[in-house]
Amino acid sequence: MNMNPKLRPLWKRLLLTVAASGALVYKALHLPTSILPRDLRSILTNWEYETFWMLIKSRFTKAYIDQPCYFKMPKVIESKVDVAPEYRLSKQELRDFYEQGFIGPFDAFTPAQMSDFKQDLEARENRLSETYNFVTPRDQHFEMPRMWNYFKTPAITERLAQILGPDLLVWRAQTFYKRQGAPAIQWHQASTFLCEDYQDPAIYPVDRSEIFQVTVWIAVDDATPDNGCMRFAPGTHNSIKPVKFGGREGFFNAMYTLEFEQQAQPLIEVPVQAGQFILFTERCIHGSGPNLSGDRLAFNMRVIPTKVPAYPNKKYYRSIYQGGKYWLDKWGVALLRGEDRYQLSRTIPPEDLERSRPSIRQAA
Ligand SMILES: O=C(O)CCC(=O)C(=O)O
Ligand SMILES: [Fe+2]
Repeated sequence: MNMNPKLRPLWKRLLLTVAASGALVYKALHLPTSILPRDLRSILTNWEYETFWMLIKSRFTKAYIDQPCYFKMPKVIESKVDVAPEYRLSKQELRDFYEQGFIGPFDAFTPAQMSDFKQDLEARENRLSETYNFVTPRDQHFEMPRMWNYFKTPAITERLAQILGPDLLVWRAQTFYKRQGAPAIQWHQASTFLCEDYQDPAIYPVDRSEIFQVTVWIAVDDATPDNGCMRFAPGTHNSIKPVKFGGREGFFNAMYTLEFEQQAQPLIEVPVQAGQFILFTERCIHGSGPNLSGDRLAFNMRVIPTKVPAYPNKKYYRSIYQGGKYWLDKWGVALLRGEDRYQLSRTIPPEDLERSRPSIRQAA
């Protein structure tokens, strides 16, 4: 089932509602899925009852933005590793992360380093990705040793480790070439990144009530309220919300409105200076305003503990909201910190990233 996130004509929505009801009954009866085509098998396996039910009861006008999951606040809020004092998160910072869903900004690089790096990013902006064979701002770290080396900066990795544990993988990176006049990035959130093709998650945490993924967002230019710095709805990482298809604002190609009480939340804008970064769980509702002034370039990486598999048994995925079919044969997770004792995902050896020569080692 192809899930274009736009409002369809009524007759199509009714047909889809009947089809989804049939699929829900099939799932509830635990009928065999091995005989079904892959797309349908994925949907029956990965869509929760709640996912089906939201579509059915709204007659395909609403859907959960991602795989539903509910955050459980840890009983004790404490760092998962001991790190050098200069990188230690204070008790209050840790508490803020778990309560709000984001923290920062923190210092990592100088503005001069970033303005020099900006030239490298701009040189790549319209270049064919060797990983995916089309122009995409995703996963440039496979081809830019400098980006990979920036990711490994202790100011970043040591703070991440206190939240996610000592052994960490990068599974995705993205550059945001947000220029003057660029529209807002619509409010959004993600859990297991089922939102990407609405068939399979990208990552498979054992316990979805934990923090199992953190995004590191690094400013290349100063990000200000004027040029569309990031903004967050604190505390909204507690659950995954539904979207209403259609609307005026877009998240890249997808037009939708995320259903949450915008007025009820104290929304927080986070200005970030070039070379600083923010840490957040993608489950926390976030986005950024339109760019009304100069450039606002930034790049991110998405990080998981080694015990979380990424794209197991997946050959390619499609991105509904960004467009494009991403073949995964040259993609892999890369070890950012510690050791990978689990080996659950296709892996790119870090030496290859340092030298920019990706070679793929299949998970055992
Ligand atoms: O750069 C932005 O404005 C949005 C970034 C974002 O949504 C992300 O890094 O997950
Ligand atoms: Fe995001």
